[in-house]
Amino acid sequence: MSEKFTRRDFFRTTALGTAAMLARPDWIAAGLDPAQGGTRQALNRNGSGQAEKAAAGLDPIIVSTWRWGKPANEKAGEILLAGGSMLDAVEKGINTAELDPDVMTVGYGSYPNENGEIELDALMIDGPTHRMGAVAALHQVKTPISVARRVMEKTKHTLLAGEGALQFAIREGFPIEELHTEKSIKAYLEWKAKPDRPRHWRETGHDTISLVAFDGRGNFVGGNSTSGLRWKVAGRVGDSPVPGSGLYVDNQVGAAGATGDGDEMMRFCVTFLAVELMRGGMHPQKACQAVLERMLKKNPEHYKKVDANVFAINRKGEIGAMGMQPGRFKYAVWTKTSSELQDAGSIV
Ligand code: SD4
Repeated sequence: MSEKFTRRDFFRTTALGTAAMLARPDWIAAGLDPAQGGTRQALNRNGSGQAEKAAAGLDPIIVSTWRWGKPANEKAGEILLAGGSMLDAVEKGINTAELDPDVMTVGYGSYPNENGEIELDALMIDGPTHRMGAVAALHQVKTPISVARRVMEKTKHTLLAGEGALQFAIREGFPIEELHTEKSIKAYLEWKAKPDRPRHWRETGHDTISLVAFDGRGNFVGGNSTSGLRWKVAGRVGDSPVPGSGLYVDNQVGAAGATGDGDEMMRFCVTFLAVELMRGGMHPQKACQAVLERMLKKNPEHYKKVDANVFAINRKGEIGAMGMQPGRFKYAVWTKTSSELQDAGSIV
């Protein structure tokens, strides 16, 4: 490869490149990468146009949040490539993060609430049918996304919370299990022992998995799973299980997922807003940026310090992602030929 043969040339001239170009946020391909001085003006120039009516013949793409998104995407991708359903792909992909005790903000082994109990939130959205199912403040089940899927498939409800959600899970045959690990108990006891411990979550250590699969033919399925904010007040429910807050899918337009301080983000219905902006023709990258700008506009001094991150994907397979704080938000993108963790640009 000659010195002048850049990564972009490589993508342009290989078969792998065709799929990878689709998967890479195309604002990078278009030279709009904020990390490389990509500009707001450039986004403004490129970000308008009509939302695509139909997506034809693209390869599947899976996008998700944080480093555990990468193995989750890979599991989901494996299921899609084997001919499995999008719902199975999203559920089983997210299960990998839920069942990993080293991921202390999702599922088994998560940080607990201030009483020492692990309370989990999850949401699944099926684009083709626009059905949704969610659980909030669920105890003792390692895989809340699987329970959320059952809510969606077996009931007329959208969201079950607390004791009722647990009873539903038991009736559906989910095993009731201890969610604490030695590590999560140790973290809790250390926090509890600090006389000046932060209350109601005022430190980092909260990160949801939000995962969206796109089949390349216009169908999206999304899922979220999280333990919310560590040391939260018992019963606190964040944005993640709330449709339009932590996740939104509209098959006619695309999908968006969010992660960060849900108490703040849910006041703006950020993923619904991102999807609606895309419906108006906005590029996913510009939509993510506009959502964060909306928060900043309300109260710049306050919101510039808030942890808020959003990703979006449209029916053309174009992807956008942006965080409020510099150097924080990472998201994973999978295609048939690539699986990468990428740094999102930031607005502040
Ligand atoms: C919540 N949004 O419960 C979740 C936590 C999270 O990155 O995503 N943190 O507020």
